[in-house]
Amino acid sequence: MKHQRTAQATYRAARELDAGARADWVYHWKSPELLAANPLGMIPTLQEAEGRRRVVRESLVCVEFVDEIAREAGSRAHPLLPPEDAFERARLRVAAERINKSVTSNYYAALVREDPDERSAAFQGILRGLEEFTAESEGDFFSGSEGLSLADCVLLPYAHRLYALEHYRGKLVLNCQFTFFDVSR
Ligand SMILES: N[C@@H](CCC(=O)N[C@@H](CS)C(=O)NCC(=O)O)C(=O)O
Repeated sequence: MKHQRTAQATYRAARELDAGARADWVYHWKSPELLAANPLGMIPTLQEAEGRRRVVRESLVCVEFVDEIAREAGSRAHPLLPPEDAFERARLRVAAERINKSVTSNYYAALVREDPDERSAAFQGILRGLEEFTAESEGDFFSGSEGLSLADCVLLPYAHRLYALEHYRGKLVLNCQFTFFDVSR
C-alpha cells in the first residue's frame, strides 16, 4: 500500500513537471556529476570527495572496496572476504556473482516484464538462486555463523524486499509453494 501511494505521488509529480519539456528526461534523470564520474550513469558509483576524485564502479567491487577501506581505517567488523583463506574468497566471489545474476536480475524482470511467462521464468530463476544459496550456506550466514560475507551482502537487499513481488505480482509469479518471511525482525 505504501509503495502504491509512493508510485501514485511520483506519477502526479512527473505529470506536473511536464517531463516532455525537459531535454534531459529520458527514463531516469542522471545528474551531470554522476555522468562525469560514470558515463553509464549507473548506481552505485563512488567517488573520492577530494584530491584525485578517483571513481569506483560496479556493485560487487564497491562492496569489497568499502569493506577494505573500513579495515584500513581500523574497523574490526567481520571481514566480508576472509583475508587468510584464498579458496574461500574465491568461493564467495563466485557465489556473489551468481546471486547478482540469479536473484538481482530476475527480481527486476519479475516486477517489470509484462509477459506472464517471462515473469514466471524470472521468478523461478529467483527461487533457483535462493535454493543454491541455501544449499551452499555453511551456517547462519553463507560462510559460517561468524558474520556477513560478500555473498550475504549481495542477497540481503533483495531478500529484504521479496515481499514486493507477492504484493505486485501475486499469483502471476507465485505459481509455486513459497512462503515469504519477514526478515526485518
Ligand atoms: N552492473 C552494475 C549494474 C548496476 C545497476 O543496474 N544499477 C541500477 C540501479 S540498481 C541503475 O543504476 N539503473 C539506472 C539505469 O539503468 O539507468 C552493478 O552491479 O553495479
